[in-house]
Amino acid sequence: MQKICIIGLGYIGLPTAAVFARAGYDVVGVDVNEKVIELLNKGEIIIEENGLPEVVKEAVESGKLRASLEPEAADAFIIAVPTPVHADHTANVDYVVSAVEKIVPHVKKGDVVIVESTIPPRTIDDVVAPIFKEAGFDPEKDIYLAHCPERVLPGRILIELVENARIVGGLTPEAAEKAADVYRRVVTGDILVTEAVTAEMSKLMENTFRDVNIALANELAKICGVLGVDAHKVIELANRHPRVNLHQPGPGVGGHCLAVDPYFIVEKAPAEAQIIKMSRDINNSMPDYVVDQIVRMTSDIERPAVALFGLTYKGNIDDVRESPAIEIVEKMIENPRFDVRVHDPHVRDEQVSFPLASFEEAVTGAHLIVVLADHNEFKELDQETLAAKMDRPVIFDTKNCTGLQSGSGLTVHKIGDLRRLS
Ligand code: SAJ
Repeated sequence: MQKICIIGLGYIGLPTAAVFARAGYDVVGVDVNEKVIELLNKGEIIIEENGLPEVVKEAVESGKLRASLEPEAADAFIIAVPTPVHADHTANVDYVVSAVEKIVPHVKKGDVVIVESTIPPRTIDDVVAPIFKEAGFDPEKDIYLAHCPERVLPGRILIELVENARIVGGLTPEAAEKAADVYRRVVTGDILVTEAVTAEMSKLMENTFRDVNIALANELAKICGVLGVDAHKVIELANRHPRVNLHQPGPGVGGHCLAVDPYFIVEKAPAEAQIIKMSRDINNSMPDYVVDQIVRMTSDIERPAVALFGLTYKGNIDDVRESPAIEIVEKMIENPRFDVRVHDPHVRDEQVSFPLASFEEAVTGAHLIVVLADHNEFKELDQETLAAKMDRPVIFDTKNCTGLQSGSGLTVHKIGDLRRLS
């Protein structure tokens, strides 16, 4: 086992390619984007991820990693392309299908084929294996076909790629073993061998677990809003129980994983997946809930100046995909009553369709600051500066991250503590 061909050089495929090359494999990375290929062959990348530029540069310079528009013969193939959702939330596996079709002419008997992309349950059995069958292979005997879901957290990808336990689900037990061997040279975490469908379902349940728990926290925040209780205090106290781990409420759930993957389960078992579906609905309702509270907080002002702080789906990253903050900004801009200012030190103008403001522009004369992402910059907001620059110093902290407290001329509302609002 020497050469690996990785299809898809995005947030997962590129770090995977670099880490496998560093471990000694000959890696060829394949992508449809010519710019990505051209840059990678010069040792450069367009993705922002801690430590990745250095590892990629070294791998390319050592000759172990190179990029190409077309797949080529290898001992193992890893597919790491996106699986977006259709408008009705059903999975779109078109990129996986086309990646498989692209490698088929280069696959020979005895090769390992691994899908890392997140896929609905039974996709390896019902979608991928039949493509090989059609091409004349016996997918259970001629090749080793497996699903090995990625589980890395953006920002910690290089660490988690190596240290996290990996689930490897094979179409056959032999396929699982052969695929596990591919990872053993790179991964220091446990390698957990199982069937393909079990691996598919495990990956989806990891993200669903988190989504459902966040929905519970968001529901708690809403209940506390009605009852006049501080949900943050409730969470802090309840979590002192050794078997309780309530998650954090917020402006909604974003990103391309938690906000998407649970639908892959709902799609396959809609009558049974009730909590999962309801959790998606609750989390999707949070942007409207936030806007409703903003309306309440500014109801006495004719044209309130509202500064929206943070656009990314979570703190200290530059990713705005599926971000609830974007939805909140759009809803606010639609309402002509508001003078909306949007500020995010991690986001560039070309990423969004509305103008961005500097901190100074956003805050000066504002009647309300709404914190929508837990960037470090917002954890250091200074009470006196805000009180001096704002027309009415009120903060709505939807991430409970600023550490600011009401007092000294400042009013602070939190997503789970709206007691000062009634
Ligand atoms: N969030 C809350 N409350 C919380 C925790 C998170 O509102 O208590 C929100 C965040 O603000 C964000 C969203 O949830 O909008 C998702 O953020 P995240 O940090 O939970 O996860 P992702 O989407 O960046 O990455 C997840 C990870 N999965 C799990 O932690 C189970 C990661 O390990 C997966 O590899 C990744 O999905 C993926 O690619 O599937």
